[in-house]
Amino acid sequence: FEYKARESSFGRKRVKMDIVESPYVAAISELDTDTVSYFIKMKLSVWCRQPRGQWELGSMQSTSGEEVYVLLSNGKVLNLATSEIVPANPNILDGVDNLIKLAYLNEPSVLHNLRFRYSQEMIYSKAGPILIALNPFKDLQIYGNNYVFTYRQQLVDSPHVYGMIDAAYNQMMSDEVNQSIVISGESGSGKTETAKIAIQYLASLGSGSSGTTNDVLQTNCILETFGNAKTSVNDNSTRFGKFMEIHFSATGKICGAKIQTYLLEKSRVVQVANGERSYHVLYQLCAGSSSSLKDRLSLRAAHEYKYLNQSDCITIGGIDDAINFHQLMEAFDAVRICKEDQELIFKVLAAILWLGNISFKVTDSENHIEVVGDEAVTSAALLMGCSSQDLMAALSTHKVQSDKDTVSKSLTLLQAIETRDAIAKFIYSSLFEWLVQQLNKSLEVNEKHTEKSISILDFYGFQSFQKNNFEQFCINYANERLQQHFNRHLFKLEQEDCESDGIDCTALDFGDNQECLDLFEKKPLNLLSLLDDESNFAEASDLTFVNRLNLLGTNHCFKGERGRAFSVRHYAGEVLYDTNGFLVKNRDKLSSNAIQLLSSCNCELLKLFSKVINQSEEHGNSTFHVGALYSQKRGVGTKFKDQLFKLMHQLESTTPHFIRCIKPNIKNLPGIYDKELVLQQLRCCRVLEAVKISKVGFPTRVNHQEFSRRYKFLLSETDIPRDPLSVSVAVLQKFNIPSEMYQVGYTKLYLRAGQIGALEDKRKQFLRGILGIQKCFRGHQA
Ligand code: AD9
Repeated sequence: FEYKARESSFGRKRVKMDIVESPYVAAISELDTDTVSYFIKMKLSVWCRQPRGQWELGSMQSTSGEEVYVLLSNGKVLNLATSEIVPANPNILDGVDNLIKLAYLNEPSVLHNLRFRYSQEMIYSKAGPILIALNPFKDLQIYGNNYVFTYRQQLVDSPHVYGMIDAAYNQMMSDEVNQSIVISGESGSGKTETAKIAIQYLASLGSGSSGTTNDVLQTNCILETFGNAKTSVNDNSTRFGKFMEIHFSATGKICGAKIQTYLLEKSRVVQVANGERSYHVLYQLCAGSSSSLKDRLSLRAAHEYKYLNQSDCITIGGIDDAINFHQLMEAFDAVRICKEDQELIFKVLAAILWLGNISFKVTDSENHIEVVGDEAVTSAALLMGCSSQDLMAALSTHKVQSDKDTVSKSLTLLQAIETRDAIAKFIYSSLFEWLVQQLNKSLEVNEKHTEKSISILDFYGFQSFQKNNFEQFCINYANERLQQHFNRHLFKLEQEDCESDGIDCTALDFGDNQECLDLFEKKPLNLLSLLDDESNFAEASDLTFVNRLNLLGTNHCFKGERGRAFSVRHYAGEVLYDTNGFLVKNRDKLSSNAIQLLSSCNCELLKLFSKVINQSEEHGNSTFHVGALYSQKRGVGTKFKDQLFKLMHQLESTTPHFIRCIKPNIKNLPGIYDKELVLQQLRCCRVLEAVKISKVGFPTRVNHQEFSRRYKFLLSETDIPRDPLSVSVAVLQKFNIPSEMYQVGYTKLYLRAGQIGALEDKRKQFLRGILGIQKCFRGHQA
């Protein structure tokens, strides 16, 4: 395999984030003077920090006190403080497949190593237990059946998604513990592609029940069509979080799946930034439906719909929406969504498009409006199954409850537009949720057959833009939770495990983010509870919400800002949130008129969607009168928190595997490696810290019974001690494993990276020796 051959041939507007420098940049000044002299004598390379944080390779010529003269590779000689210099690794280590193999672990060395590998088209690397995946932005031909076979047979061990999934699968089968693959990274870094590659690998293992396996793949296609869109950074950006549990039978075949989705970006249905698109399905429907379907839906071309033409971007280069629409219909058929339901789905989508074309005429000086009764109204009403009059009334008036009566009042232009858009967003998000339910029914796990599962989480990465809204607030909160999960597994558990086993594990800095999580969750007052409190007051505003944040008390992660803003110090940097729209988005309310309209519609799906909202409204009256309290309701933020808790609970019951996707350039082009961009992402996901921990820590842990069972036979009969702990020690001593390479705990043996491999080699050699003797013996007998 080419990949293997290469492997073995050598050993939105981005803002700068305020991240504390990794503690693992061991500067030369921290090394002893002997090492510095050695570096000078041997002309060993060092990395020199340049202005604007760049690093240049050079070699130290001489020192004087805290300063050093360095000859750069371009011939320049610089006089630098020793604190600006870190050791470089010898060339022999260029491109090591696991960062823990680097002799010097510092940011420039890690960046150099990943760059070296990327230039050789080796996009995958390990960072201790984490798989780093650099987006190649081109088809590398490193996937498919041949590669699946190679990884399945463990013929190669170069880092690859296949390798990680294979390990997870084997662990699931042998340990009978559910596994999870947590994929993170920023938009366009390759999370969704990585998740697909993982699912394809699992699908190829589970080819026994090809029906279900195919359903899983087709489900992905449907979800992408409804939940992905072109953004300024990614032509196929996933606009929701996805957790897919894939279930396996006792024989290891896929026997069902379950999908959970999070935070679909609803606003995209009605508002699309220049150069971006709304959800793929809306364009596909216009481009690919047959003429009879077009007639039934009174459908026009995409550019005739305001929701689609507002961004001046209707098509995506290299993508044929019509072809994709046919694939969507095939996928619907495959997962047994019947033709009647398909027609209903298309009808609802067309209704959304026509809703967007409904316009208003201002009738007085106070900006009150009436609806323009044109083709958009008649088409939308027809598709929704209501009368044009009812639709117009719902879009132009609202009910206000005075002391005794309910009075209808005209809406202003802004209110009417908000009502129309709220209906469109509600219908689309309800359709998405309903569709996920249908897909789950089709993938339903047969409880009798399911044994274990592998879950794949593909979630929005940490976001920090120039302007951060409610969406970033929720996404970054979720990332704090996921980061804590990561910390717990890699750092905390590591430390706790060592301590409880009597092992001296150098105090590990695992970057605890509990204080930031407290800001969002700690009772009685936190960001989410205060947001809900304010959302329940009809007269509250984003400003009153911000003013109440002073009730939070001291939390070092929170900073009040001027106006309607506040800052949160997240694990990945400080983010300034603009609360404009926080309350409206958190309430996510539909007017009572709109709810009534939807319940009166003939369209079965709309009726169903309104039932769901009616059920949740039953707890309180949805109309409100000025000065009154809204019914005490949980807002979007709190509901999302509950969803996250459930997700974390599910993840906690699995053995996690982490994949960190990295975007090497913002141009989405192959071959370009922007060091600063890569570094920012590595810092965000704390890759260096994880490597450091694996390097100083003891990544391999085996309990004494197991260790003894596996290696005892290597000792001569007379030397075998009685208890497993002593056997462990005897084996290690027999094979001269240096004492700094292991620690002996009460229950387990702790080995540094690479030691178990060395022992396995010895075991194999020993076994080969025994086999040789046996053959020889048999030969003699014959
Ligand atoms: V977003 O958060 O959904 O906006 P992702 O999911 O991180 O984002 P995605 O997987 O969609 O990124 O990848 C972006 C693009 O990079 C893809 O459309 C591919 O063109 C490209 N990509 C990503 N991974 C690979 C890969 N392993 N091989 C080839 C890739 N191309």
